[in-house]
Amino acid sequence: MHAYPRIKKQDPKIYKMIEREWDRQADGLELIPSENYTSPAVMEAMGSILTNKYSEGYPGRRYYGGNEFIDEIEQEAIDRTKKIFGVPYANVQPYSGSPANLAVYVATCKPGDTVMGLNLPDGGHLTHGWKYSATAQFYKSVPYHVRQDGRVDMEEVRALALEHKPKLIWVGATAYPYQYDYAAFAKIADEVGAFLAADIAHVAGLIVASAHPSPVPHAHIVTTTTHKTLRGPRGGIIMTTDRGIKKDAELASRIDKAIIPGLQGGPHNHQTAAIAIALKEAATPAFRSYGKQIIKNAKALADSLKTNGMTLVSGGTENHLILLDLVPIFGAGGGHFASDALEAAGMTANKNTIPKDPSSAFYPSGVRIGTPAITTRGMKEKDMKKVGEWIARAIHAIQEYRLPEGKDARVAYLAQCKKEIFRNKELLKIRAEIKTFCKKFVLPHTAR
Ligand code: DSN
Repeated sequence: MHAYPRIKKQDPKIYKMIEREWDRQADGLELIPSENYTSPAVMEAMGSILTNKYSEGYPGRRYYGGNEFIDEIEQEAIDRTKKIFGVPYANVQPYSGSPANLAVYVATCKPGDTVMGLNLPDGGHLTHGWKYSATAQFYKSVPYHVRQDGRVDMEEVRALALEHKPKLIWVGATAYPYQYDYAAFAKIADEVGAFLAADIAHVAGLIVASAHPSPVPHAHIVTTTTHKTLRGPRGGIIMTTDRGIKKDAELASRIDKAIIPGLQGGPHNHQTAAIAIALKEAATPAFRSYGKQIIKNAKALADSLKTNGMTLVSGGTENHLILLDLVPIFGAGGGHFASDALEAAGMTANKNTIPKDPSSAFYPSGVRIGTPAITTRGMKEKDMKKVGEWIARAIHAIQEYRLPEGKDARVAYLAQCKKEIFRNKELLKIRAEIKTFCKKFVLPHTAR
């Protein structure tokens, strides 16, 4: 690693840690569907002098002096968001996706009001009303679910909405291999007078690339993170649509107030500039091809996994991610074994519940994998064939493990399995093959 010479000199301990993480990101296959490699220009903005400035308020109305250039930067980020997503209002200050979503609750509900979102073990997000999230402690959460085939049960959504009359309905997920029926959600939200908020964090880059439908014509509010398929810095955006303004003329201004003074203080100006840069990148023809390639790669990876004996939720994918159903291999609760095996073999993924999981969110029966980061590295369909083979080989190499009953027995068994997995000769062999393979694919920050 040749970057960060000042950290190297001033704080060698932290430098070493960054260096090892640098190598980890370079030498393995990054398969977590919510991660990506951002551009060097975005990283330059994140490390810029903009981090030194306080700017509570909004462009043209700040509580601190010295914000004339920050105002220009934030206004540019707002204008680029409006243009690329086709919305009349945008707030680019949320520190990330969870604060963005919390601001939507603050803007649209009073504590105790009823809200609906996809249940977390069914693929939903914590902030869509999961029982351990503040969003279910401050609001009355009525979760909806997916059917056995993994698709959202729209009949249940409508029945629950008619029964509970929510103020706010979320559409969006973190582990959902299908496209969303935004129009059907809008119809239900209108029927009960609810706000419809679309959380597009996972698919924002696909939407910009016209590789996934946009919720903008249907939802009142759209939230996103900026670091997943959109490939920007870590951050969040809240958009108000024309439909949102039609429903409530004050909606955009209530969202602004929910961010500050409601939830946040000074915006992270370095992050705002980096978001603006990422949005400029996302508006290019190259990014459109990238978004489309993410999906082509996900479909090719799904085919390779099936050819190599893996079972997939929904049998495939319509977007950037794939959910492996591991029940046929390990029985219930095998997600830990598979994610450890993949990590030992140089592939990073995360254990995840599957629809109607026979185990629990702590010991889920699936693994979630995605193609945004490996597509950024330039991998194509033919490479997905190999990636699918490696994933299947790694999982088959440890297929004898079974999750025992009882908490203590599980903790001890999993610790023992982990030790064995990280010494497993087949997994170490795959790791070496992947390291050699990865050398062919440069990272944006090492490209010349
Ligand atoms: N952590 C994100 C994900 O992995 O999907 C959601 O916040």
